[in-house]
Amino acid sequence: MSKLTLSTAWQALSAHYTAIEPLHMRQLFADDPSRFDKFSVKSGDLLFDYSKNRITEKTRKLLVALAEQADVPGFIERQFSGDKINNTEQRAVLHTALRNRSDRPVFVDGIDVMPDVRRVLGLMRKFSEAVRSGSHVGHTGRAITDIVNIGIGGSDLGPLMVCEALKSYAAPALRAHFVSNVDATQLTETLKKLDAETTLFIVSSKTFTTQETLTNARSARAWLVERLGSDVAVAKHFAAVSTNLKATAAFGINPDNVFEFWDWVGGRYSLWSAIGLPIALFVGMDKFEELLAGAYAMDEHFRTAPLDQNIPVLMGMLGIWYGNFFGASSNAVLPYDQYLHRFPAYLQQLDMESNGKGVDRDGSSVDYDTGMAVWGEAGTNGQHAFYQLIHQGTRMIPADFLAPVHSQNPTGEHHAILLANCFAQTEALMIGKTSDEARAELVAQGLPSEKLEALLPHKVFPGNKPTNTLLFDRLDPHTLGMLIALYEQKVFVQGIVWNINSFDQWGVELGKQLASRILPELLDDAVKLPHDQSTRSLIDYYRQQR
Ligand code: G6Q
Repeated sequence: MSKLTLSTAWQALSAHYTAIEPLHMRQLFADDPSRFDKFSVKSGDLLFDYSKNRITEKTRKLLVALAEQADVPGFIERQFSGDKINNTEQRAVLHTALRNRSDRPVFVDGIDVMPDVRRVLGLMRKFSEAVRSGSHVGHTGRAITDIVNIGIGGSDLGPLMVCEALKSYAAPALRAHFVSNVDATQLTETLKKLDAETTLFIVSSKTFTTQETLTNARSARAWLVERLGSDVAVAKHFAAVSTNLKATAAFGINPDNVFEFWDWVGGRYSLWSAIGLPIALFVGMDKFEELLAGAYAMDEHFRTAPLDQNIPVLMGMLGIWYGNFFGASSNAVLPYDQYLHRFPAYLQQLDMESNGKGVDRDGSSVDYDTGMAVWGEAGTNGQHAFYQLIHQGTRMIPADFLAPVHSQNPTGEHHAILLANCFAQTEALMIGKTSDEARAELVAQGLPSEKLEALLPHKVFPGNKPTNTLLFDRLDPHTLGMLIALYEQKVFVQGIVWNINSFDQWGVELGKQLASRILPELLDDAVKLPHDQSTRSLIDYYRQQR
């Protein structure tokens, strides 16, 4: 057994699990009229209600003891102070420096990175204001009306999710598009709607070597040059965001339009850097800085709140409680705000790429489960699709419900109906419906007894399904910044407890290697196929059928 599973705190939780497992939350609520007060936290305009979880005060104490045993507080300081906690890549993890709104210096290898961070923010402001005001014009003198971000993974999902979430704050004269997939359909369908004279491409790639992004960027460049009739046009219509300035220069991007970031920013943590340029262009730099300020507020909460009142710590430890002790293997994220419809997809990468690891920081295999599968959909749509499994399926699926108190589009009773659904779902998941209650309903419907008995088991809801609810005033840039940072730090806490490196992604690197090995075999029939039988046959079939 590993050090972790043998540890005092882990063993205490294992023993405690057997006492908690038979308890129903219905009873826990009935026994304690102050349960909500005990198990909710407010930070800024964010209310975190975790009372509908299968926990008691003792559980929280034991979970906090596990976090302390793993030295979560020490690792929080190591993260913020630029220690190279990404040990397999020997890198600091400092997306928090990008949103540091204080005058605190942040050192990497003895050098304060904050002047550089502020310098690039200044460049982003200048560029985004020039494009938005129409003073940066295209090759033919026309103002920019459409921006197209070309990037994938961390260089796509964050800015895309934020632009969707903050759509209502955007300037109507500027539209944002995102092209990530190397499937030419996405680029083609996007370009169909655009006028080259008024389109600005932003090629976003940390490494500037990613096959999908460079392929899309080359095709976009060809489209532009063909329409505007000159290579010179590229200077006004292409910008780049990267850590690899040599490669952006080699691609021919005007150095004035190149925005830098640094190797201490992980791809999936990079929306706070110049990778956020599409956000700054779309909603304006002031709003982008409000987003940073929201994330900073959450970082400050994370650094300073005691562990038992610390929202990312509590969320992280609850995930461990269900994943490692109850055997849950997935986590649903259910935003009751249409603007957050890409939030689950964004979190999927954040969480699954960070904590999908099978060896610990020292390379030993772990004997406990790590990251869960994350999935979800905007409410209420999910209710008419997959909630059935959460209510009555055999698996435990802890779920997060997120909702704004105020709609940005107040229309009749829509928002009250939306929130009624949100609250009703968490209530039903917790309380369930007993056999007696279901029977009473069927009797009231006048069902004959034979039919009633046959239907009864199907009408019973076990309840006791754990949920968190996050309520916020309205989805503005500050609140969105808080929410994203909250999940980032939750993922961090879990990685520390599991003793894994949440900041590398060798699985992504594998995909990058494998595709480039097979590509020549698809392009040239003469190339031999040194593969397993299935892969060889599939490639052969493609060669014959194409
Ligand atoms: C994120 C991952 C991965 C990465 C993409 C794009 O943490 O590393 O999703 O963002 O593979 O990489 P580039 O930005 O280097 O093109």
